[in-house]
Amino acid sequence: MRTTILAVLSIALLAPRVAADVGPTWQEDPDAGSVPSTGQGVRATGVGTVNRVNGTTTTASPFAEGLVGFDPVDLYEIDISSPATFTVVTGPEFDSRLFLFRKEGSSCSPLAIPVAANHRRLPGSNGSELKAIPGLAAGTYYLAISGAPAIPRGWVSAGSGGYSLVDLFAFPADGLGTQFPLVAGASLAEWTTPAGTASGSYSLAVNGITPKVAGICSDAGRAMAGVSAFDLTGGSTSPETLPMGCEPGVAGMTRTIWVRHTATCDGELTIGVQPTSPTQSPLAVAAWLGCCDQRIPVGCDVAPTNAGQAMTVFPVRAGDSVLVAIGVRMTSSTLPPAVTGDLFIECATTSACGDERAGSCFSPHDTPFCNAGDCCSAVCALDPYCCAVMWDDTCVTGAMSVCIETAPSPDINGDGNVDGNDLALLLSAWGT
Ligand SMILES: [Ca+2]
Ligand SMILES: [Ca+2]
Repeated sequence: MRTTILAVLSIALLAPRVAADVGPTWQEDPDAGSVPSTGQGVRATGVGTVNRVNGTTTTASPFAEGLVGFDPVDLYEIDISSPATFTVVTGPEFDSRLFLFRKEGSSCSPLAIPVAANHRRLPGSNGSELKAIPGLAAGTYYLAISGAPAIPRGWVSAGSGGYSLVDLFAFPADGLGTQFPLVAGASLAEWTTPAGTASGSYSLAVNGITPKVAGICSDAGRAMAGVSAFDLTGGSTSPETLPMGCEPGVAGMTRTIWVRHTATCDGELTIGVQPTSPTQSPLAVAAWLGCCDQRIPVGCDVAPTNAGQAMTVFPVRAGDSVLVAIGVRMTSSTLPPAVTGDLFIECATTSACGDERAGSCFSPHDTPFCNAGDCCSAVCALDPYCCAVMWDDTCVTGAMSVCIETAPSPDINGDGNVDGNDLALLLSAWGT
């Protein structure tokens, strides 16, 4: 098993690089959420700068396209390094609004405190900007883009121990000028995005932000599936303790950087690191599920040699938030030099006969297996292709001849209902 995975990683590392994960253009991927806990950190693996952020908001009717088509707000976590030159400018693509919030709170309960907003940079035209914000200090902020007439709302104390939701900003009719929070002490809770809220693709020109090297967990940057370069220069030089049982005798790792990956499949996630050239100390990688203050270790590994890969494989569900620490193993009290290398992440869907997600035995799908275990096994015993490559029309025909005759239940298609669909399958298989 392990040799197979190593081979996969080696092949992946030889393949052409996927698009650079960071800068100078940052591409939204996956969707940036609308509140701090779901926002996207514009910060990756210690490589590159960012001067543009591209993404898309959509406000298609939830009735027409389902809730997945409803994405009216994108919120990014950014590091403002130069408050005096900080600017964000949108193009004319749609009637956008920009919002800036200061990051406060803890890693598991981050808060977005409103700072400034703008609807229009020029009279009567699309496009908005944030610039010359009085009192702005260097630090970590949230930048949100939405469309008119969206407004963020937050909780404020309403006296006698109660709280109420209030609008955090209001805009003048012409939309011009920098707007400041309506109330002090509120933090972002939700957005008002009525039907007809403007949306579209955007390209934000940003100035004065420099993604920091994520040396601590709460600053974890984004890591995408595929291969991306990392640089441990600037990582934390404090020893990072590895989870219990990770590797006997390992005191921990150092030069550590942190990234976060959102799993894209139900299956097994492989996370591997390989140095660009042999290191003084072997690479180490560790992974957890959850947020920094409440994380659960799920895997870790230390490279067997100074030129070798460290790799861990563990089960995930699509949407799991995986924290990853990359560093070099502590082999003595002397701080080893920083290294560069490649990070490899791959999610492999695992499925089997009888898996609910495998699809009906009586309809073709482009993945192997089907959801009725006995039927699936019987078909694959005759036609291994159906469990090795995909469940195509031939497999469906096989299921009709093999499974219907032996089906002990009148619920022939296994969907939990006995109805006309079952009768149709019975009739279609009649005499075959
Ligand atoms: Ca989006
Ligand atoms: Ca979004």
